[in-house]
Amino acid sequence: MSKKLSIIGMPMDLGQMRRGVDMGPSAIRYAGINERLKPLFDNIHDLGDIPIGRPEVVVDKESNLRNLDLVAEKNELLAKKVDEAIQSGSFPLVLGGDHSIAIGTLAGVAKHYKNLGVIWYDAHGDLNTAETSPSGNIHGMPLAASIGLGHPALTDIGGYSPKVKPENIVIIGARSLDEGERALIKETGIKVYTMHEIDRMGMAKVMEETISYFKDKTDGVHLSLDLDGLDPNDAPGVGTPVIGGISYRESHLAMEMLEEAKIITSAEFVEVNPILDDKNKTASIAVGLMGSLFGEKLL
Ligand code: B3U
Ligand code: MN
Ligand code: MN
Repeated sequence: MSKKLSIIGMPMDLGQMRRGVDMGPSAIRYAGINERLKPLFDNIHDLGDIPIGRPEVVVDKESNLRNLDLVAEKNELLAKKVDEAIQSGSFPLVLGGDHSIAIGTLAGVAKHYKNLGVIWYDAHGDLNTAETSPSGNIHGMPLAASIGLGHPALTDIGGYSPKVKPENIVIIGARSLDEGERALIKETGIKVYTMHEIDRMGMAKVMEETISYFKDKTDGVHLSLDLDGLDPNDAPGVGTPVIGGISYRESHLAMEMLEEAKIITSAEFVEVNPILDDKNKTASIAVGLMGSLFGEKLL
């Protein structure tokens, strides 16, 4: 079977308050995604960006969610594009945008699997709902929405809910979890490797366990990689940096191990904010990690 990649840009910054993350897809393209991935696929199709425009920022009065209607509307468009890419036999790779775009990506992906696994590589849990969110920012809510929790405008994107079962989720890199998120993790049994486990066990063991956790029970695994999962010294161009993160090297190892295991069936790289970056370093790291994820070798 030929190896095809579809790149979809989602230049949306409506899920949080810092402007600039809408330029993420441009920054990642500028960092050379096409050239870097070209040797690794038979065919790369860059489908361009989902049209977002310059809508006005609005807070939903009833729920206090920032830009609820717009985030929902744009994510429907993304879900459709991702769905079409998979139907055409391509691996969908989505470039964010803030992490609220994962709601659309997963809506497009999950309908193709009975038991989708999700790796959430992030400093945060993104498990808030309108009730637990300290900020009203939807980029802190996509994982909750994907297990069917939160505002129906978010949970029902793509016309179905839930997208993922909690026991099919592994969070890696967490070090900033809100009270409600901690309670939800305990309640649902979502598997979490915080920085404590990464320090203690090492990334190799964390990935070995993650891979064997998914191996038999899932028929596909989506990688949702928030660049703020990495340490801000390595990846400074993100909206909500949290010190003490995953290193650049550990991240490459994680990607290489996922590639070896051949379990990843869709991916997104989110929260690259070139305005806050150091000479496009974070976008370049994103592209490098994609290289490892798709089979680039050092030797
Ligand atoms: N948990 C906080 C902060 C946050 C979540 N995701 C990011 N930041 N990037 C919230 O607002 O939900
Ligand atoms: Mn996130
Ligand atoms: Mn994050």
